[in-house]
Amino acid sequence: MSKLGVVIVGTGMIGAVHRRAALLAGATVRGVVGSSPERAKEVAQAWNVPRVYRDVEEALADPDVHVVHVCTPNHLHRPLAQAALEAGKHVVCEKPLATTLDDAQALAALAASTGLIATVPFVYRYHPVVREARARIAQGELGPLRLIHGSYLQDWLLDPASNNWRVDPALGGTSRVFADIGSHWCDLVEWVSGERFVDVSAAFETVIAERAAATGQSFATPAAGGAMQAVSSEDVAAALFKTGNGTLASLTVSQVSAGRKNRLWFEIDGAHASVAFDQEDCERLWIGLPDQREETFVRGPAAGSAEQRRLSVFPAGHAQGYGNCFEAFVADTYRAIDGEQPEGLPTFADGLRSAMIVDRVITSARARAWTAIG
Ligand code: 4PW
Repeated sequence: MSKLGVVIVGTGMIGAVHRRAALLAGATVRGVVGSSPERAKEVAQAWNVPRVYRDVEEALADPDVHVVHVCTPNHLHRPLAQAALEAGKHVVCEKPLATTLDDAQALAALAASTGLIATVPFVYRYHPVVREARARIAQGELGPLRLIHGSYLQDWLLDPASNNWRVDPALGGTSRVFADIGSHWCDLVEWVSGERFVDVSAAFETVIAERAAATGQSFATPAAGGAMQAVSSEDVAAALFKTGNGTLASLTVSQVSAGRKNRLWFEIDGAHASVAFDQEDCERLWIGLPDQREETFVRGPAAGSAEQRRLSVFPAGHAQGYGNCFEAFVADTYRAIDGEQPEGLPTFADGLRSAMIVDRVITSARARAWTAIG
């Protein structure tokens, strides 16, 4: 593969994750674009990146930039990803792909028409044991599915003194917790189970009515005693889905559950066996069997499905986690740019699917009614 040049647009926590993954995948990080030239300069120094672009236009005009990583607040995803594709650049755009279904449709259509590689980091697909679960379900080991259930819980917004751009619908979009993390769970569970959600009944609650005024910085905690602002985006959500096969799926999401840091959990129950996955204990897949039997599949390069083994970069017992998922996702994106077709690479089509589900979840929560998902 010839060396790819990339630009990271966005200087927050996730921009740093993209930069590290890009380097490990063999790309050259040519420069960075920040919310201000000062911020970009500070981060470029910290990341040891040679160039600070004045703005995205300047980065897109650089012929040595082949891939644009969009790591900004959500409301900027549409204009930035569109500009990059129109400039002939491949794109990795953070999720949610866009803050409205219309924008996600436009981006997915544009990406398809250009033939450029355009991906969305639904990175939990890259846990090796998640691939193992998918392979076992695809081989029929679980039998017909009977029930899907799970949750995605965090606590970083439990304190009313905590705020973030995600809380503001103008920057993050109408839905917060569902679009931010419920979207991961839905992508993962549809992909692993091979089933598609066709109907939803959802409910949202804003349990912290006021938060300290945001500073605009990702994961910032404003000083106690400062100004407060009203919150309209949801802190918690519950959704009941029905799949095209008639399987029920239930999901609980929260960013205010004390002690839960990034606890994405699902269980898929079939007629012959069940599987369960916990992102915070991600080296193991629980396999439930009838008659008081159970098994644990442990991640490692020596056993299991081909994809599980491909993604197991360390021997068993040498823990892999979130960072490795991100690295594998970015490496697969670059392989796709090089003409390969990596299994399970989440593209703008998957970003659009997610935007469709989020849109219908919002509609259902507002109408307090079952809503069809297209
Ligand atoms: O995409 C998600 C983020 O928006 C992540 O996977 C975890 O939750 C980390 O930050 C948020």
